Amino acid sequence: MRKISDWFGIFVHIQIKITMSIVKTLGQYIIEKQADFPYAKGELSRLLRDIGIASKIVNREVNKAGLADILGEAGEINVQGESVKKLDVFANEQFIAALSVGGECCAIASEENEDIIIIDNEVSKNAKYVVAMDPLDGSSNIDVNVSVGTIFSIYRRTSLSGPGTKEDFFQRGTEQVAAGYVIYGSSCMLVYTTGKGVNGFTLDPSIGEFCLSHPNLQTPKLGAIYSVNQGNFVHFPEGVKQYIRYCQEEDKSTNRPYSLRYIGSGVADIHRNLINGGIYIYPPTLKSPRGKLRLLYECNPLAFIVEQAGGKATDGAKRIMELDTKELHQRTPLFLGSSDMVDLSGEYMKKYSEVKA
Ligand code: FDP
Repeated sequence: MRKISDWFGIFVHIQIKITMSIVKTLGQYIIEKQADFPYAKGELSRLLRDIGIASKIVNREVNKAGLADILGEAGEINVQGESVKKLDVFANEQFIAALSVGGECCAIASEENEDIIIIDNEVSKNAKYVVAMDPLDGSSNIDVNVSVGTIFSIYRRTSLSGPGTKEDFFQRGTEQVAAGYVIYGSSCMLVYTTGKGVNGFTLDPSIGEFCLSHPNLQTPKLGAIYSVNQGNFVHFPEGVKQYIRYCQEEDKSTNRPYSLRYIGSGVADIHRNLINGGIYIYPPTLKSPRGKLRLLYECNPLAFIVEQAGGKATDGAKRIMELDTKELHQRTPLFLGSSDMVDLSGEYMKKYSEVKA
């Protein structure tokens, strides 16, 4: 007859086996996928791992954002005697620190910094990758407890050696080696692509690991959501106005009227539409003829992900990833999401291109 301790041992053994067979961590997945790149030496894998680590730290701080009153407002000294930083500044510092010690990245372009950050230490100065990032996208939403995100884009440098240069970033989106975003939402999720499909990992706080939760993400060809800041309607080009009217019309065969969903936090809006299907539009306006969003570290990485999931991304006419990058903080209009919806919005833009807003 078995003793209780024996049964307990068997139970634990089964539990471990079940856990091991179900959970695949980001680290395990990256190592497994390294074999897809025959000449890779593991640098890209380490870079993605470093981004994963920084995002866990940022997630921890985002979760404490509502405690600002207790811990201190940005710019003040908190009860522990530390100076309190704004979360976007904090996120920027965390990602720069993680990418600087890893030795895989020679330069960073960040939404938070006017110029590039050259990583000139011994381990990094000849590294072969550069990283463009928006460390905390949607940051105007932090104080009201709405999901925010980090967006990143990885390129192979074009300069041959030595410190990274600004020109290393002036590549088309089609040259991206990898791109992804982290959403700090009801759970924290990291979604990335290396050009072989899109995979999503959800942070399991009990083990502190991102676990594969959304393998091979595919976005529907047609959704029933449109996302745009409709408050700016009067400033939109006629093509966008007409497309919005189309979205609002009644037609059972195409499931219209569509629902308007606009959080105003880009990663959150785009993540929802990626999963459920839909279109996200940040159009040119009278005030900002080039739109608001940035090509290098917002539109290109999001376009890469959405295309890899079967969707599309344009500036209303041209494919986002084929636009020339001439400035670090260059802006572009963005029409991104389910392929049928992006195609149709492009047709409206073309049809009404002559009409003055
Ligand atoms: P934010 O300014 O809060 O950082 O890229 C910036 C961004 O947010 C996107 O995340 C968001 O989709 C968009 O701007 C919202 O802009 P509007 O407030 O003009 O709609």
